[in-house]
Amino acid sequence: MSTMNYEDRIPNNVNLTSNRTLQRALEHWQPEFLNWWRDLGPTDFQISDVYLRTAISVDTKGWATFGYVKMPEYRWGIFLAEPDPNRRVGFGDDYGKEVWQQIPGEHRATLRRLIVTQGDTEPASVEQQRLLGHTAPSLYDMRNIFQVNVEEGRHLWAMVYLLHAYFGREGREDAEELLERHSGDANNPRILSTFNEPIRDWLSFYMFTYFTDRDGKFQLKSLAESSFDPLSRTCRFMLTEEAHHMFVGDTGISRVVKRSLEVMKELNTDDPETIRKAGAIDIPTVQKYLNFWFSSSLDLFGGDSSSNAASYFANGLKGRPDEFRYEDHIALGQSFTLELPDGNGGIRKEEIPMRNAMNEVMRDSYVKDCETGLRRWNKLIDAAGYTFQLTLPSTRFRRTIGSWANVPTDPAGNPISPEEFEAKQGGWLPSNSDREFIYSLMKGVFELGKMAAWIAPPERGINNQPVDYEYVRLQ
Ligand code: BYC
Repeated sequence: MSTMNYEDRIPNNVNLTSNRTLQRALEHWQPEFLNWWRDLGPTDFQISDVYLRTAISVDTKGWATFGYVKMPEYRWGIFLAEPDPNRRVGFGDDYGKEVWQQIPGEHRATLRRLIVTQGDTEPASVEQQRLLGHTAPSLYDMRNIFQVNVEEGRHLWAMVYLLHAYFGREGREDAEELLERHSGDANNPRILSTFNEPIRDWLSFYMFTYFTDRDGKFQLKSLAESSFDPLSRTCRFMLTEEAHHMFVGDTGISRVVKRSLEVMKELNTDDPETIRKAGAIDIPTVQKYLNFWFSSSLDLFGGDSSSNAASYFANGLKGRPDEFRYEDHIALGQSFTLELPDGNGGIRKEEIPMRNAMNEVMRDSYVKDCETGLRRWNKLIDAAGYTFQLTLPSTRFRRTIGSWANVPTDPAGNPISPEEFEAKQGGWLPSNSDREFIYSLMKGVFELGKMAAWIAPPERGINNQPVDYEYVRLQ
C-alpha cells in the first residue's frame, strides 16, 4: 500500500518527488492557497489550537490521528485511494474496457469542466462559512466547523492536483482561478448557485452540511465511478472525509429540534413566539430553513433532462452513484418519465431516454437519502408527544434550474400563481424577520462545556473525548 508521505513540503501518496515539474508547479500554487486561506478562510482563530483529525492512511480506518493543530499548519496534501489493478469502465458505451490512466483527448475539455466545477465548490463553502467561528454555540461546534473547513481546503487540493497533473497550462490557470472566484462576489462569483448564498447563522450551516454536503456525496460518488481512474481514486478518498460533514449537519439539526422540544415541554406550549422568547428556535422556522436549503441543493444536480448528463454517461466520465447496484450499465433503450409543467398551471408527463435523465435519477436517490435524517428528527418530535412532522418539500418547489425553474408552486409541488407564491412565501421560506431572529441568537459561547441556549448538547464528544473537552484552545 502506498504510504502517506508527510515529510515532503506537500504531503502526498502519489510519489510527488518523482515528478519534479509537477512538484514545482504545486509548490508554486501552495503559497497562493495559503494566502487565500488567510484572506478568505475562517476569520481569526488562526493561532488557536484546534483538536483536528489528520488522515494517516487512505483506507476508512486511516483517521486515527487527532491532535491540536493551528489551522494554517494543517497538512493539506494529495491523497488518492489505492489503485484497483482490475478496475474496468463500469458504464456507458465503453463498458468493460480498461479504465484510463491518462485522459483521452476527446474528453479533455469536458473532464476539465467537471473537475473545475467540483473544485470550485470546495473553497466556496469555506468562504461562505468564514465568519461562523465567532458565533459558535460551543467549542465542540467550533472545532467541527474548522474540521469541515480544513477538509474542504484539502478537497480543493485534490482537484488542483488533477488539474496540474493532467491538464497542463490550462489546468494550472484553472487552479489559479479557483482562488480568484469568490462566493457571492458580484463580478466573479462561484460557479454553482448554492455556493453564492450567504451563510450567516448556524442553522443555515447545519442545513448546508446536511443538504448541500449530501449533494457533494452524490456528485463525488458519481465521479468515483469515472473511467478516468485518478479522478475516481481522488473522489473515493474525498468521500471518507465527507461523511463527517453530513454528521455535523444531521446531529446539528437534531440538537436544534431537541432543544426546541425541551422548551415546548417546559413552557407547555408550541406557540412559536413563546418558544422564540425563551431563546430557542421554533420548529416552523426549522422547516422554513429546511425548505430553503433543500430546494437550493436540488438545483445542484442540474437539469432534469440533460444532454450533458447523457454524454457524461455515454462516454464513461460520470456514472450513477453506486453504479454496481444497477443491472444495466449501458442504459440504452430505457426511458424515464418526467413530470413537467404544462404551461397552463398543470402537470404533464413526458418520457425521455434514460441517459438524458441521469441527473433526475441521481436527484431521486438523493431525496431518499435526505429522508433518513427527517425520520430521525421526526422520531424526536413523536417521542415528545407532538403530532406535527418536518417534511421535505416537493422537488418542484422553488427551483431555479431545470423544467420547474421559476414555476411557482406550493411546498407540495402544486403549481400556483406568482401572486399566490408572493403572498405565501413568508410562511414557507425564511423571511427577513425570521433571519433577523435567528441571527439575534448567534452569540459565541466559548466557555468550556457551555452550550448556547438554542441548541442541545451533542450526545457524545469527538474521538471519545467528553463533550466538555477543550476542543479549541483560544489564544
Ligand atoms: N447553478 O445539463 P445541465 C460539493 C448549469 S457539491 C448554476 O442542466 P449538467 C460540496 C450547467 O453548468 C458537488 N448553474 O446540467 C458541497 C450548465 O451550464 P452551461 C459539486 C448550474 O451539466 C458542500 C447549464 O446549467 N460537484 O462537492 O448536467 C461543500 C445546464 O446544464 C446549476 C459537482 O457539481 C446550478 N445549480 O449538471 C463543499 C460535480 N446546475 O453548460 C463541496 C461536477 C446546472 O450551459 N458538476 N447549471 O454553461 C457536474 O456534474 C455538473 O456540472 C452539474 C450540472 C451536476 C453541476
